[in-house]
Amino acid sequence: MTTLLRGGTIITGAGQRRADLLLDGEKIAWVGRGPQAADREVDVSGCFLFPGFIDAHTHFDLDVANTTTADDFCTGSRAALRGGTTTVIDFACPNKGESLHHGLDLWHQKADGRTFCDYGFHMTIDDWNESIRAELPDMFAQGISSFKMYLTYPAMMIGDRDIYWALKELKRLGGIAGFHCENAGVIDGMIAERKAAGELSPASHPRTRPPYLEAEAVSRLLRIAQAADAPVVIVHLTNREALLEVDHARKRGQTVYVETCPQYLLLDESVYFNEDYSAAARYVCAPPLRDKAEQEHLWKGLRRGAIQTVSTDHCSFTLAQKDMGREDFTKIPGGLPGVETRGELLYSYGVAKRKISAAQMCRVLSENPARLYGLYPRKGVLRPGSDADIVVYDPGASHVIRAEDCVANVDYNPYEGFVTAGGIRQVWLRGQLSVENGKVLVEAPAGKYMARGKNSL
Ligand code: DUC
Ligand code: ZN
Ligand code: ZN
Repeated sequence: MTTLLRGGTIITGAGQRRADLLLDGEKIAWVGRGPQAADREVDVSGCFLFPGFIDAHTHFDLDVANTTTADDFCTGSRAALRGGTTTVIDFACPNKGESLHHGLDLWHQKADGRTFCDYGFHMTIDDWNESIRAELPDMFAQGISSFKMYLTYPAMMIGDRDIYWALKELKRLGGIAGFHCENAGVIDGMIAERKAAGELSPASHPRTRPPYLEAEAVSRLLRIAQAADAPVVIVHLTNREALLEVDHARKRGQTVYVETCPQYLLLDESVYFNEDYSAAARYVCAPPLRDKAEQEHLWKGLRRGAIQTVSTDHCSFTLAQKDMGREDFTKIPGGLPGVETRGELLYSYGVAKRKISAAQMCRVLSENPARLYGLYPRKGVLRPGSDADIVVYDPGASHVIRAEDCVANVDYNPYEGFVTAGGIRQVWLRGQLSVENGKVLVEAPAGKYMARGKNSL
């Protein structure tokens, strides 16, 4: 079965051009202009065609703080697909003391046959010893080329020596690691002080995780990476000082990749100071939302190419789950939903407001994550031979974001009331029309596990 998408404008990481796309089965067969025979034609004139978006930072079906995320692979990936994301890379997370293989099996059990978009896994390293080291080559053989380490969270954090050794080994094997950077010890101390003072509301959340303690952890991590002579990814970077540390490391000659998230580009910490507990608690995530002034630094970082990817850190909890911290802000499960809105938000508040170009949006949502995480050119580009993963974006179809219209398994949306500039008309996953005008057309999960290769960014 061949399909011709006729009349659209194709967006690439380098620019845009008027071109038609011929799909043959799951692949793109031809890109160009002029007559082309096809079994069916779809008129996409006036629309922008992006390569399917890749969300390289999701947490589906994850146990956090005595509860489990509201979205599992089924509901989370359905929401992702509705938002134009045709591939997610989720964080497989073995418990401390368990093998990486155990964690990988567990994540396959959670995801296989239940995922609506294509998917891969990063592997969390929360311990370092000879048996974990010995497991690494087989992780690569199983399509895991990227890893994650935490400089905070007692259940997952790993010490400087172990980061150093893990980075050296990953460098030897050709892998890459992403890091959650916040200073654990000082944050613990600040939390203890707030608790002793009886300041237990969500307003204490941003005050105990200030931006400079993120910058400190970024700086320390980058020095460890320097010692190991290894490339690293800083995930969910939120602020100017942290980005300055990255600039310094790059000037020293280090290879550093940076991810930020829509919540840090578009929301700010004032929401935590709302007297209404529920209105504030729903925004609790780590790192926290920052002062509004940080947003412009992040947009600028995207424009100058200092930030390579925008992923969501989708980690959703219902309002009832967020209620767990009424008596103590540290009991609020941390994380925000985001997979369903990322593409439209980045277009509306980035491209339409001229903060970034459509080509830059293509780079940070599709091309760069595909390259960085070993999916390119199968994913991340519209060219012959690539998977026919396509987002058809209609710049005329503006609407208001409302939780009640969304399909994620969560009863609020952090962007409630945001007005979009245009919207997603269609999402194609490997040649199949999967979403149209906000409706998910596929009934059974058809996502495939993507064994990934090495970084080519
Ligand atoms: N931060 C969150 O808010 N949730 C999930 C994990 C993380 O780092
Ligand atoms: Zn994190
Ligand atoms: Zn995360």
